Amino acid sequence: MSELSTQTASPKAKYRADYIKPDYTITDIDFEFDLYDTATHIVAVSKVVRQVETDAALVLNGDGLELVRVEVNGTAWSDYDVSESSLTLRSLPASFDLTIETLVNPEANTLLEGLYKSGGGFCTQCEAEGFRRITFYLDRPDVLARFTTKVIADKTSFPYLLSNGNRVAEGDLDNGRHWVQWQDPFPKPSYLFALVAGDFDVLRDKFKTMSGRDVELEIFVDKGNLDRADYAMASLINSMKWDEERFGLEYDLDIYMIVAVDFFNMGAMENKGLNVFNSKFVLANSKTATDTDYQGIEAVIGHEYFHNWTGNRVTCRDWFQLSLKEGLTVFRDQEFSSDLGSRAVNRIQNVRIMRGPQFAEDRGPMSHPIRPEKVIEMNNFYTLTVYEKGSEVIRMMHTLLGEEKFQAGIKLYFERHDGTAATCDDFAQAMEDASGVDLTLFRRWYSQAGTPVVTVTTDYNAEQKRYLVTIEQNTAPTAGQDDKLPLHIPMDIELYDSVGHVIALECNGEPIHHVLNVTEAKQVFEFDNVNEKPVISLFREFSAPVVLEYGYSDEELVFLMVHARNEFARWDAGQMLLAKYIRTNIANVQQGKDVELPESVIDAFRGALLDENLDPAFIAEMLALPSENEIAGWYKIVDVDAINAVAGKISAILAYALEDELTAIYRSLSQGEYNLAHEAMAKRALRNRCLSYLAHTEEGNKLVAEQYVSSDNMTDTMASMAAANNAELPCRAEQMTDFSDKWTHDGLVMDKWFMLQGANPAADSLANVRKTMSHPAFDLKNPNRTRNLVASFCANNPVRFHAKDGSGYAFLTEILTALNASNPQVASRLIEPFLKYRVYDEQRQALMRAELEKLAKLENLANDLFEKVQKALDQ
Ligand code: B3K
Ligand code: ZN
Repeated sequence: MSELSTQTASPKAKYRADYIKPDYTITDIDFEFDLYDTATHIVAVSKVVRQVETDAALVLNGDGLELVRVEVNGTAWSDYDVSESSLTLRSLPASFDLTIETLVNPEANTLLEGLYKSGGGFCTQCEAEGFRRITFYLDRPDVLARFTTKVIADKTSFPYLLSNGNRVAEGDLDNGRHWVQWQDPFPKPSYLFALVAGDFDVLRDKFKTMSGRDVELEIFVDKGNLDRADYAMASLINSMKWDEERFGLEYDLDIYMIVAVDFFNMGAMENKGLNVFNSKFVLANSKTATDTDYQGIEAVIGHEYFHNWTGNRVTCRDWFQLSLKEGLTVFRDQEFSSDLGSRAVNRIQNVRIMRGPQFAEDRGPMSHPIRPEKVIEMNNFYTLTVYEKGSEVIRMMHTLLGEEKFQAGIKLYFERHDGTAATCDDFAQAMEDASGVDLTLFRRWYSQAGTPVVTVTTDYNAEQKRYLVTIEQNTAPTAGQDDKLPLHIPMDIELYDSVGHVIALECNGEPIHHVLNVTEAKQVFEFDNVNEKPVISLFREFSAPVVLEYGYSDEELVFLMVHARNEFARWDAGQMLLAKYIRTNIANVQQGKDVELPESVIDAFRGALLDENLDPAFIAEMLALPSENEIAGWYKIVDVDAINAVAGKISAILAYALEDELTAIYRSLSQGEYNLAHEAMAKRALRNRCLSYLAHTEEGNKLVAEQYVSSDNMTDTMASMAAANNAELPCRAEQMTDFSDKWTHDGLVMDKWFMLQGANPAADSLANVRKTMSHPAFDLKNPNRTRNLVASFCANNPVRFHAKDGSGYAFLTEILTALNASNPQVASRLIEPFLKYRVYDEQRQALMRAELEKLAKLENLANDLFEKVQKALDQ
């Protein structure tokens, strides 16, 4: 049995256009797992039904499995072929019971797909194609079966035996082992199967659904972690309530279980009734988790819960439709967080992800539409495009339809597709049919990749009191998709007069809705009765995932920072103002000049800082500069050193100019007892933003050091450490030692420390990162540890990663080579910085290309890396 599917020929791509229904389906599966660390026997008895007239071979997927026996209707079957990736059975009746016994080695499973060991327990991860590492099966989402699962294991080591659905029977065996049988009444695709066995502490609660049914809620955590599960439970209850109130959707089983595990490739998994979570998104208390961690827990608990309807009850016909469940579920979790917390702050944070990493994905060699056309390794398509841009596409539908019609569309979607596997087109059709809004053109968002650039020009005619807004849209060619068409872009605008009053939109006496339907390559909108030259607010709420080009003056941006009616637009104006001066200063630095900010710009940010009517969390966002990666995205050729210098100096200029105000606010926001109310989190956010600026001033080291010593919660501790790290303060060394002494035993907390080591701007940072890899809490096999140290260095420390001597690149290749063998899914995330090599200077391009060529030659290069390396080299 080999651990990795060995690569003999180049892996074959699959195309969306090639979808065909399966010849057979499976209606029921009866599973038995006899769990042992290195040799687990799995017996699957499936009811198989042929769906085509003629006799056809049944081709089941498999991966890394040892086949023990095959029976058809209880009799040994010999008419089959087995290969590394399939089991093909022939001469079959039209319907029959198929028994397959396989043998797997969970302990040797470092891929963390299929059945594996995490810490002391067993767990599974099946999406997208991990089920085939458990048994030979029709491992595709359009085969929906009812599952019964019997789990057998040693009773002392694994007192809890869990699977999907309801617990229907249990018993003890003579040899110290015991068993539990589970039954899931809802037919589901194999990717939603889950099994967990282990010894846990359990946090229990109950939820009464809107129709009055009682649901048992159980959160399983490693022993000793019970005091870190409360927030996850509260978030689960809030999610269940919110989905009933906002979407009218009720939970359907009698029990909902969440298990937190330490070894997990991503955030969490929505398996029916039995979510498996990365412990990062469950475990939190004030001593171990930051406010950002708490927000992440709320969002991910919500996300997985919301999948029960959008993903599980209605699933995807094929994996090309992934955005059907992911885009929609991200939209739902964003709305959940916005309804419970600050809508503006949530929107800003989501837009930052779009403008930074998602736009970058659109520009790179892996660029794809939210519904991809061609896939080699499905795990490579759990992307920001499918998830975040997918959610923006749903949000645009929401903007075009309004909440009421959108909800009517959702209702119709469930009426039509509940219990089935559907497509993105099915969703758009339900939205269209329920609302009467024509989405014909809008559907292009599903098939066209890339970020549209929308160029706006305006013209005011004082005599005619007429204001003309001319809009041109253009999407540049992307990898493998040269020809682009105009998209249906909802453009939300507002016009203001000189004192900040909203000007009603009208033309020829008819009112015009504030969301303009931009559908052509070039379009002119006319507004009458405009008594003075207005200031226009464009793409309010980021109403479409586009790049806006409009020649705002500084005065207009400062005006919008103060007068725009919605907070997002005010923030956006501030970002545009900063962007102007970041660009100018980068050009200046490249010519050997100093970094400067005009007094008027500083004053605009002073105004925001001192505005007592604003939510402190929002002010903290107003004062945040775009990330160096986002800035890099504005350039065809990226100058990492100039970007870093300008970002650092602008922070320092603002810090010195606003030092008195920042200090006063920092002091005034000191808090009493720590709590998680929005107001308290908001104050911490602003206070810590002030500290990050003050770190650049004379007093910086003293303030930062004091905060570390006096802090009684992880939010303030981390803020102090991050400030010390970024500003390279003398107190950093002592803090880092103290923190590591205190937390070495706790990998999850140490991840914060690893992240800081990776992001350390010091000149010797790579040497430090290498040294850190031998820290007792580090483990390259644990995806959380690896991501925090390695991705933080390679993706978020551009100056050090892109060191001219290529040392950063060589380091990444070493890591990727090791992970290609043990966990290619994690490797495939880490390789991202190499894919963008085209936007660096020639010397760096050549160095990165050489690393990619080395990787291409690796023996047994996994599909995950093969697909990306190939595309990167082809660009
Ligand atoms: N559906 C899972 C992601 C599975 C990723 C597989 N590589 C979690 C989520 O999106 O909710
Ligand atoms: Zn999801």
